[in-house]
Amino acid sequence: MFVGSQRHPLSIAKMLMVIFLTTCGLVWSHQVNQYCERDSDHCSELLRLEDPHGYLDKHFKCKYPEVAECQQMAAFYDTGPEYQRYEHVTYFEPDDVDEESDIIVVPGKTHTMISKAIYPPIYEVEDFLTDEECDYIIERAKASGMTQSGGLGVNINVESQSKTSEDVSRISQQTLLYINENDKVVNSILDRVSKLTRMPRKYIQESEAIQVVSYEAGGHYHGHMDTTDTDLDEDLEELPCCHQTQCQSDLDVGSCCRVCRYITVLLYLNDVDEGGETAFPLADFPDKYIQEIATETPDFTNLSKHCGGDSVIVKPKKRKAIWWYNHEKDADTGLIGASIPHSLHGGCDVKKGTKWVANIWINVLPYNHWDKPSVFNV
Ligand SMILES: O=C(O)CCC(=O)C(=O)O
Repeated sequence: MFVGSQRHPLSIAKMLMVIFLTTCGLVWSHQVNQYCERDSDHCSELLRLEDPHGYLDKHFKCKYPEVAECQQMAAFYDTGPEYQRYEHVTYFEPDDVDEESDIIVVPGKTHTMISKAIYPPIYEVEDFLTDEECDYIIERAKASGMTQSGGLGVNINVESQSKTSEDVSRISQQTLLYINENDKVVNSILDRVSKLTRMPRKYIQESEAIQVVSYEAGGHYHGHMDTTDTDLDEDLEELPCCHQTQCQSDLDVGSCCRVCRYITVLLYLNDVDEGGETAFPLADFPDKYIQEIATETPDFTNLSKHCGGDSVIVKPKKRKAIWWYNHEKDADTGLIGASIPHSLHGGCDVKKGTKWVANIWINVLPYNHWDKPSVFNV
C-alpha cells in the first residue's frame, strides 16, 4: 500500500506527460494539416526553399532519421508557434561591400550579384531582365496610362513650402501594373524575384501591384522610405499593414494602417542619357538619422542638390535590378522586424533623356497580423 501510494503519483505524472505530449503532437499536426490544407502551395514552396535536400516529408517530418541534419530540421519545425514555421522571412547580409556572389535565377545561367551596402543590405544584379522584358513593361505601362506621381512613401520635407522644382519632392509619372496570372512575361520576372530574394513566391504574388515610373529631364524623387518608419513612432507598429485593410487611401497611411514593404526590387527599364542615379544617403551610416540630415544644411535628402558625395549611388542601366531591405528580420519571431531608416533612398535628377523604372515591393505581414488574409489574395 505504502509502496503503491508512492508509485502512484509518479505514474500519474508519467500519464499526464504522455497525454500532454500526445496532445501537443495532435495540436501540432492539426495545425500543420490545417495550414497546409488552406495553403498547400505555400507549404510546398517553403519546403522547396527551406529543404533543398528533400529531408522532410509534407508534414515537415524527417524522412531519413539516420541523417542528423534531417532530424535537426524536423525538430526546428516541430517546436514553436505556427507562424515561426510558415511565415518567416529571409534576410541575407553581405560580409562586405562589393562582395560578388554567383546566383542562379534562370536555369542554366549564372548572374553576379554585387553588394552595394551592408546596412541595409543593398544588392545589384546586371542583366536581370532581357531587353524585350524591359520594352514590354514600358509598353504595358504606357497602355495603362501614366499619371503624375503623388507623394507616396514617407517623405521628410513638406511639399507645400516648395518654391522651385528642385524643392518639389517628386517629379515623375507613374502607373500600376496588376499581377495577372496570364501575363507570362511578368510572372517569369516574379519567379526570378522570388529566387533573387529567396522569398516565397506566394508573398510576391500577394504583394502590391508593380509600380512603373518615368522621369523626364528635371524629374527626380527626393529621399524617402518605401515603408512606414516605425522608428519615428513605435505606436505605429500596432497598426495593421495597409494591404490587409480597406483603408488604402494615401491619406489613411499612418492613421489607420501602415505600409509594410519588407523588400524593394527596383528594375531599370532603359538607359538614361545623363543623370537619374538612385541614391541611398544613409546606407552604411548607422550613426546618422533622417531627422538630422533633413534639417541640416545642406539637406542631403534633396537629391536635386546632392546626388553623390558619400552616398551609395547606383547608375541606371537597362536590364539591371537592385534590391534592398526596408526592414530588419525580427530575431525572436523570424518575421518582419523594425523598419530601417537607413533604407532612405530616391532618384537623382535626370539631366538628359528619359528614365523608366519599376518597383516591385514585397509586402510581409507582421507578428500580430500574420494570420490575417491579404486583400491581394481575394
Ligand atoms: O528612380 C529611382 O531611382 C528611385 C525610385 C524610387 O525610389 C521609388 O519609386 O520609390
